[in-house]
Amino acid sequence: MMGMGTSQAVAPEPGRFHGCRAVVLGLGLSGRAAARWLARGGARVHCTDARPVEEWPREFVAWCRAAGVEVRGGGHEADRFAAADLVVVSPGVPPRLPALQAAKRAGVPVVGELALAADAWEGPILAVTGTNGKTTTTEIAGAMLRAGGVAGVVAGNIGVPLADLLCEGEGRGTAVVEVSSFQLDTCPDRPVPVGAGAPLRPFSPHAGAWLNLAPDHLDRYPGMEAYGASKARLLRLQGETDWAVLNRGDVFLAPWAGTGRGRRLFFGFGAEDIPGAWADADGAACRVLWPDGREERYDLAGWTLKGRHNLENLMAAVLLARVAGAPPEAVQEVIPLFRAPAHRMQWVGRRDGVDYFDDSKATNVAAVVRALEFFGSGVVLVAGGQGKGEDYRPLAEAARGRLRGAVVMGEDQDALARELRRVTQVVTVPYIPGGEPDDGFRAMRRAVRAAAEMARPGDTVLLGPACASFDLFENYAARGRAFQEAVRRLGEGDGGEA
Ligand code: UMA
Repeated sequence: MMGMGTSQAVAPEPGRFHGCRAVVLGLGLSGRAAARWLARGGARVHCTDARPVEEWPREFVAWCRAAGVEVRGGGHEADRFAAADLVVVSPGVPPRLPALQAAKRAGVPVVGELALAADAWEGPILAVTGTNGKTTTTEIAGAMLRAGGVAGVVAGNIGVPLADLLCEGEGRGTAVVEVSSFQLDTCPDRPVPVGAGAPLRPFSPHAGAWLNLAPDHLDRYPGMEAYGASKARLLRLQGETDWAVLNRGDVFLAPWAGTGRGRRLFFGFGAEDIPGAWADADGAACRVLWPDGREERYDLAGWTLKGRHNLENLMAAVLLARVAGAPPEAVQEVIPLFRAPAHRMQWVGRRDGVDYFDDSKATNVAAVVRALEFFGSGVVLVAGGQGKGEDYRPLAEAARGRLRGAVVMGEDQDALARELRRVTQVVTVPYIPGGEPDDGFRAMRRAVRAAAEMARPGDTVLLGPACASFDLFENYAARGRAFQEAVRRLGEGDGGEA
């Protein structure tokens, strides 16, 4: 649990979900948390996952049996969905799944775990969305609240379902919640009936930061319009007394900046006269201007995170923390102390005069472009993984003149190599679909060695995949760890691994 202080316990009202037949679809982190919360409230819960029950976490299956929760592995029964009062769907489940369609046709409400948990969360919720920078911003805001003695938690897409925290007895503090577009898609904007009990209250964040918008998840959304509309849902869920915190300089986000009813605060660079946070062009200080004309200044000397985008994340976090009650001194105190979360432009070490950076969380083109813009020239890029339907031409454009070379790996390597070859030398690491569990590490080790051979003293080797990690690794963190381990092992013999 990532607590920020003490807060009083919240439990579902006795019988909150009494008589509600609930189906929980997908038993990952969020599905398991939702099932527990529903069962506590007296719902009749049916849990279903595409994976066979033997592959579910054992303690969860044991809990289901003890709590009288039905389990169905290896697929989903459409009839169950159509006969339910409520379906709670996991963010990773494709919306076109036939069982979900059956529920929708039968008029059964389908919500996500966040919508379910937000109904019961009694404290203020600060939501952070955007294509990139969500986790960093969530963590900075959380640190500022903690420094300011504001009781609460950090939760959401960051890896801690809000429903889990409810089950642990949290619920009255301030929640800083990282919110993905997948989660927003399943947050209804009106009360949702849940059988006999009172309808679920819509999720309505007291403050919502929208950091940026760039092509991503285009395997799930038909285009940028649909992806932007999904993010803009955050603003539409807010009321007139809520705060919308928006990136002033983001061209993709701009068309949506006027949506919603919340009070607007912007962030960006220069001496703007608009309420919000404004950093000097050289990033030395930040001025906050409130709608009533009050001003605050923050000294950014000592801020260690790299890149303009991280200054944007910082400004969004400052605004969130301040509207949630963190005093200016606490906000200032955190600025020089905060360190980059793992696998986000994380410096791994120096070998033979070459710096190695792990940016495994850069899972889309825009994130890698931002990193390249920061490093300038002399970069060897290690990229590739599972593609998300993105166009790699903007990456090749940003790479022009900046890259010493590139090493591409994983499922989408051909598409990446095709574009990058137009601007630099490219080495490919062979990829065999459905291989051994160790293939990811082996491929990463080959990639890092090839990058080390290309790099010259003073250069940077950057792991900036522009792709998801699931072709070769369990997740982006496992990929980042493999990169870091491969850097540590540089100079050792190949041990037959490559
Ligand atoms: N499943 C089915 N049927 C299907 C498809 C999937 O049963 O047709 C099952 C899978 O077998 C699996 C479960 O659904 O058991 C997967 O659920 P999930 O992928 O939604 O994973 P969770 O463990 O619940 O994690 C989710 C978020 N995952 C996604 O959004 C894909 C986690 O964000 C988040 O940390 C967690 O909830 C807690 O809130 C991860 C992520 O990758 C980090 N997010 C994306 C991103 O950041 O880009 C949006």
